[in-house]
Amino acid sequence: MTKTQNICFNLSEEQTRNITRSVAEIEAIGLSQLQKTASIIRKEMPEKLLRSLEAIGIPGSGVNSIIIHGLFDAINPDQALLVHEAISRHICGINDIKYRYEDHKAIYPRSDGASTSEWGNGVGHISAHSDDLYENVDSDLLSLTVAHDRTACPTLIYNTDDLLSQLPEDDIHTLRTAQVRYRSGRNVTGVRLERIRPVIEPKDDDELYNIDMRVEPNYGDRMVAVEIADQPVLDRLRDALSRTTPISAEGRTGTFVIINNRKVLHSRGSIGQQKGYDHPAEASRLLFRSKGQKVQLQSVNQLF
Ligand SMILES: O=C(O)CCC(=O)C(=O)O
Ligand SMILES: [Fe+2]
Repeated sequence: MTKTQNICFNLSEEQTRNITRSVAEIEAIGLSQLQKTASIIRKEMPEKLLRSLEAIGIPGSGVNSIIIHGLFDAINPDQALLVHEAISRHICGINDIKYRYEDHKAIYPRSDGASTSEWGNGVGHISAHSDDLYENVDSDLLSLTVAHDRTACPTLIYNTDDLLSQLPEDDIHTLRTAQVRYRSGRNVTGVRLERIRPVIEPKDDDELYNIDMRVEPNYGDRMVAVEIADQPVLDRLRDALSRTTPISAEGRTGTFVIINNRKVLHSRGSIGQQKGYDHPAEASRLLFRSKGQKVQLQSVNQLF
């Protein structure tokens, strides 16, 4: 089996400066600007890091997460979004999905999220989870780019293998076979979506995990065993999580994080304030997000 990798890389001050300067000259966000921005980033990135960014999300690649600090500095939200879209789409190959019932792009404490937890636009904590487990389409990858963060609230990353290795073989068997109901929450407006599937699912020669530990005040557990007899295993999974040390992605302007959404979990502490904002640019913390399937062209034959 491939060894799993969690990568953290700091670009040099010179690389940060070069990307920032070149991107500042690009004005609008359009398809050709995205391509151009991606080639600016490629030029500054070490070859090995580029290969890992291209590999994450390909079954069997073993790359679980990548954190890059210093992708840019001191640029405005529009330019941060340009860099985010360029690296997410054109380097990592995320086919970002926009659902009509979810405002997923900008994550910041919103006025309607004051005193709300378990929601990207709330001020409270978010428990460990993978995104979109209730959707029909699986999100292979999730990327986040920090435009600015005055709250110093990191995104936390947990290797699911570290949780599962704490459970006995019987529990693992249950996680492979028992049906679990995954439900949408506060992030989805106007509809309640759900999907039933086991926690551990085979894919190609690999296994992917469906874990969502969020418990929302008005929605309840986002993940519930269909048969009540199977629920204690999910409780033991939660206990294992409390004994697992996460990787901390300390977000500052220009931090980029990409994770294999169904190999690792992500969470966040409370952002430590009560107030929300009406506009992303004014908010104390602003991240851009992409999530969706990995675009892979294995051979030219797939074009025809
Ligand atoms: O705000 C964060 O750090 C993470 C939010 C989150 O759960 C997500 O983007 O899916
Ligand atoms: Fe999330």
